[in-house]
Amino acid sequence: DEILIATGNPGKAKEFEALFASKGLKIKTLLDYPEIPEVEETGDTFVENALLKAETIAHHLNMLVLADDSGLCVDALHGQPGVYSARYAGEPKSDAANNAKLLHELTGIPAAERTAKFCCTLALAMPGKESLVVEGSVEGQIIGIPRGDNGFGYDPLFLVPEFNQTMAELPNEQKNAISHRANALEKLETVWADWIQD
Ligand code: ITT
Ligand code: NA
Repeated sequence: DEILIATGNPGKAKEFEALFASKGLKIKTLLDYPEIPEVEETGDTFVENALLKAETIAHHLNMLVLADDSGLCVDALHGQPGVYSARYAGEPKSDAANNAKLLHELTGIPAAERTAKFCCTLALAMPGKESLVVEGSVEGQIIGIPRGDNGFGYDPLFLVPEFNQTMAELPNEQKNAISHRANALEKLETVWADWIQD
């Protein structure tokens, strides 16, 4: 069986492929269904937006769907960009523009005060069932100059202190062992079987 992940973000899709492959499972994403219109993310929280994406697509296709709403929360910016992470610098979505804006907003803020976390909320939806929601996070620090080419989004600016490397410097397997997304998926695994049976 295949699981549909309701994401059109190629960076997320690649990570989910690897994360599920390690469990012997194949996935599909919205990149395989270009005809499905993008779900407008009108929620104020990761939970609301994850539910919105999962439930809309599950209803549309009448099947089991997993969605990921995630983002970067920076303490010195009172949790911003948060749910606005994908479009922090406006339309069209651009990782480069988002990173430039983040650095600009943090100008003059010393390293010790540049703490941040990546958050990931996963929602699993199936028509006729109450959805399942889990969350994961990972703590780090926003550096002043991007480092590394792996990953996506804010990864080149997100230093993982225990490795003294950014998420974009870590090999993919390493990011997938410690990331907010991996974290959330581990939690999902512990409750998935019971939820499916209910
Ligand atoms: P979908 O809704 O189609 O999944 P999206 O990119 O719009 O794609 P979100 O609304 O959840 O997804 O926004 C997530 C943003 O947060 C993403 O675009 C990145 O800027 C950032 N982000 C999330 N996870 C990340 C990660 O692992 N590494 C770097 N940046 C991440
Ligand atoms: Na979002």
